[in-house]
Amino acid sequence: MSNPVISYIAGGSNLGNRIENLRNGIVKTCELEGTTFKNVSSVYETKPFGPVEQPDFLNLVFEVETFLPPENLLEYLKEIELNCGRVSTVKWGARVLDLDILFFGDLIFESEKLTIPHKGILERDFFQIHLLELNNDKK
Ligand code: PH2
Ligand code: MG
Ligand code: MG
Repeated sequence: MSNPVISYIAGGSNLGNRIENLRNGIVKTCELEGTTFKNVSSVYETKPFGPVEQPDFLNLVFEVETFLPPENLLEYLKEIELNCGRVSTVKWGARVLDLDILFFGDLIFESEKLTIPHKGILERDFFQIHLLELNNDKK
């Protein structure tokens, strides 16, 4: 078995019981095979980013250690989003739960389905604040 990797996953919710949706997303992700919880940031309430008018988000970032390959992790995160009640609507639209891989170790990867590091990191200041919080002990 290859070495585990530290991955940072962003959680977002702007429909239903937002904090409960985020909590479910973290719990279910950390129940995945070969995946363990390491840390979680504070939760921030953020104005919707993008062209669609919609309710405010709760956003956070959590850190896991995982043996899963990134494409498998992505597939499982999509399943968790659906199991938590997400229905697909328009791009950028309101959602019960969004789970996005921000970083996966030091991997740089681009495919049709997945871009790592996540493109939104540079556009969304809240992601950077979350990541700083989780790494403020590192030089
Ligand atoms: N996610 C989006 C679109 N807009 N805005 C905020 N504030 N937070 C998000 O997580 C977010 C968004 C699509 O993934
Ligand atoms: Mg997203
Ligand atoms: Mg997403």
